[in-house]
Amino acid sequence: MPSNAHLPAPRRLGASLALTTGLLFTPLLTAQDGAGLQPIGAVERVVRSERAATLHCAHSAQVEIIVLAPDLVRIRARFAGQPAAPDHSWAIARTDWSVVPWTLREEPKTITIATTDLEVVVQRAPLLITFQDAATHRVLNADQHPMARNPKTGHVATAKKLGLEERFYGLGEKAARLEKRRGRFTMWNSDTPGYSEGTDPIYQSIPFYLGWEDGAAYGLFYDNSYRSTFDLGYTGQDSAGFEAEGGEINYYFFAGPTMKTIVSRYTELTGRMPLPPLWALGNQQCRYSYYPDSTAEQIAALYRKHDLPLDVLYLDIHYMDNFRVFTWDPVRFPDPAGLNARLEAHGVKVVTIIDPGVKYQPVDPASKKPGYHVFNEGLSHNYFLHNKDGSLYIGEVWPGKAVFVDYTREDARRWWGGLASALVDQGVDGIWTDMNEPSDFLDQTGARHKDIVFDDLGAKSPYAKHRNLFALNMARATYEGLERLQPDRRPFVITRAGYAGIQRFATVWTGDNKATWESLALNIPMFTSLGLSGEAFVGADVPGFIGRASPELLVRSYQVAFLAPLCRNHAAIDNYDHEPWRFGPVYADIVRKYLQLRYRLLPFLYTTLEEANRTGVPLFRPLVLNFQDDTNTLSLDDQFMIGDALLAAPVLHAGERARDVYLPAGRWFDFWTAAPLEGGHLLRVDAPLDHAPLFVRGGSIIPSTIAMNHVGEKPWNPLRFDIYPDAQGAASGSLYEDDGVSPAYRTGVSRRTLIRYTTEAGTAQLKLDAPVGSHQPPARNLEFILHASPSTTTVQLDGRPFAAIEPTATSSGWFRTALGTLTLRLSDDGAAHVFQLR
Ligand code: MIG
Repeated sequence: MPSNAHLPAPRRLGASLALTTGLLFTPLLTAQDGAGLQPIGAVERVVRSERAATLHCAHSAQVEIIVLAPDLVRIRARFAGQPAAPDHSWAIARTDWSVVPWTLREEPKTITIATTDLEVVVQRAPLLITFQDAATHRVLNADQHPMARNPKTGHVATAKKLGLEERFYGLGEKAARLEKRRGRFTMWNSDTPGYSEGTDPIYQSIPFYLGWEDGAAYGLFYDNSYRSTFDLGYTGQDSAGFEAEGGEINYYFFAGPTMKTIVSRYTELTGRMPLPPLWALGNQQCRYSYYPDSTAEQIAALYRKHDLPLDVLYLDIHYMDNFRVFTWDPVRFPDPAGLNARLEAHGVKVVTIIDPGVKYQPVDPASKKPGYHVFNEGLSHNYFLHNKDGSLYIGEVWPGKAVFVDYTREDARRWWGGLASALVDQGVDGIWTDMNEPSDFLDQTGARHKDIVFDDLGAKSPYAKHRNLFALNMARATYEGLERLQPDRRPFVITRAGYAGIQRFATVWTGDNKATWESLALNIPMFTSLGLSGEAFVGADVPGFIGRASPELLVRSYQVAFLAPLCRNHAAIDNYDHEPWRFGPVYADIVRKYLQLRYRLLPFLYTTLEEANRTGVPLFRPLVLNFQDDTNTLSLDDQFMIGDALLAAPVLHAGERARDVYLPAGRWFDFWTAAPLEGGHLLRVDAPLDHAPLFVRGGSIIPSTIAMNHVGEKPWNPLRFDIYPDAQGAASGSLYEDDGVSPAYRTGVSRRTLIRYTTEAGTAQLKLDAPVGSHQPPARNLEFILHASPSTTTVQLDGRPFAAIEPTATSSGWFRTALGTLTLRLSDDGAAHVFQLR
């Protein structure tokens, strides 16, 4: 690959065009754009302000290096002739970073900006940026060529050196494997029904990735919503770069070195997932579409009849009157409030779909028909998107001719959010935002839309900037509307498209997947990559939206989905029915086993979800997130973990009845038998159709409870803590609880219980801290189950003898089962306790 590094900075743009053509680095987007790329000029002088070093470069170009935190630095470039744009991003949640100490060192050839964690070394001419670990000076990431821009097209490009052992993760929702080295990915939200591995782009654009080399990771968030491409060693063996068709070079560099701290910082910057209502972790059923209302009720009744848990039923587009958003079909759904109340009485919540396309239906002057109120109101307030010639943009979606709201306008967002009262006032519990790429039957590429202008806080910016942001702002309007309409309830919004930051407003599902084994296998890298990209609440249609599932595929799909944050069965309009009981009791029995296990594990899943809310570290994890020093995990994407404790190795292939499982070094337990296992190698595990291989990491304590048919059907009683000691005989864990519905958790109305188990010379101690927080659970028993304990003969509770009881007894006390586990049972009095086992 030719390098332009030896070239002097061009004097005049006109002259430099001819000079540099053919000498610049290979373009990643298109040949034409690449040919006109101009490198940023050399640094001429540096100005230091409180938080930033501004590099003034040749031809009045400028690069700002902004220190946000010791491990987070932002790079923002403005090229010669590039118009100054307001410093605003729809993705960013946090701008109020406190000033941290940093130094600026100017040397003849370089400028170094250093925090306690990170060094940014800038070579003056040509301008090349290198990020180094402050302690070791080890290079984390370095420019291969100067940043560049094509002054004619506005196309901007960044090229980084690619390490020979560098690996890549993240990039949000991609129909691709977990590890993305040598791949090339485009960000352009697209409606891609029936996508398969390699289809790119699909619905979401999250221009954030993590790099890894020799155990150290860094993160890079390229906050540019224009159509962009990430080429991570696809075009050139020594180059990893990202380019966009417009906008700025504006990226955030995260020093790491752990993936967890990077994801945590990234979600501090772009916002964290708020806790959804607890019922969102319940089992969900969807269909395109259940109607009339009696069908929806019958489906819920069949769930109960088959003793299968169900928390949520979805109403797809046919509940609307002629596909007009925020209306109800008067014939199919004459009494939505009644329907929703009857479902609620059976513990079933209702989520309705909404689409961005607002039916074009003005008042008809001839017939005096009133038109459609949403259209009329939006038109009279000028909330809809227009082309730059001032004409209303009219596309085509389900209702026929349709217009779209400019969600960058605060007044339009408020109006849209308020319209949701047509749903929530009828007892609807959540909103599903579909088709928000935005999809348009007239053109799915965006070419037809290029003249649309968005208000964008008065900047009047082009569609090219806003396509990828559309779903984010629509979800924001919807989420904030629900917050205003129901301030005592946590909003539940689920979206198909998104941009960085979407996690603040919506949960996501992976769109129109297929009922195929390939699609099932993609679930794991897609969920884990979304999690690494800040989106913790994710799931896919079970057992696949398009196509006919076999009973075997249905069962294996649930063996993945029962641990996904979103567990939702769905099927396309022309598809075969595949609710879990449709294939007969043999298969329904297996699905029931896993759905019931999900409900038993709700205390664990919710505790882990709360960690995602608090720290950004996702629930559904690739192994590499927990074991980034173990190179066996770098590309492992047919296994996953829930939190730090549970490892799942589901079967993902037809006919397979056994599989290899990799357990990282250390003590593990088989979840089903509690048999101890040593990690560090591959195990061959039997996996008959009803068996999903599951393992618990030694050192974990997993909270669980009884099975139930919907969240809140019964209290979590008893609350069970399974204790799996590590090789040193120690374990720790926690339980998080709150009311499950209100936003009061944000102000500490919650309850966190910490449990620690230690062993020493044949004696063991179990310490239960006094719970923290003001949430009060109902009366209940706590049961501690020790899988591997000393050969205890006496137990003391807080220094007093604790009674040995029969395994069949229901009182407080301790007993041992034939399997060798030891159970301690105590009624929960909200106090700290210590058990001594001798
Ligand atoms: O193109 O509302 O991904 O879940 O059932 C079809 C009908 C439009 C696409 C969504 C799918 C939903 C369907 N929608």
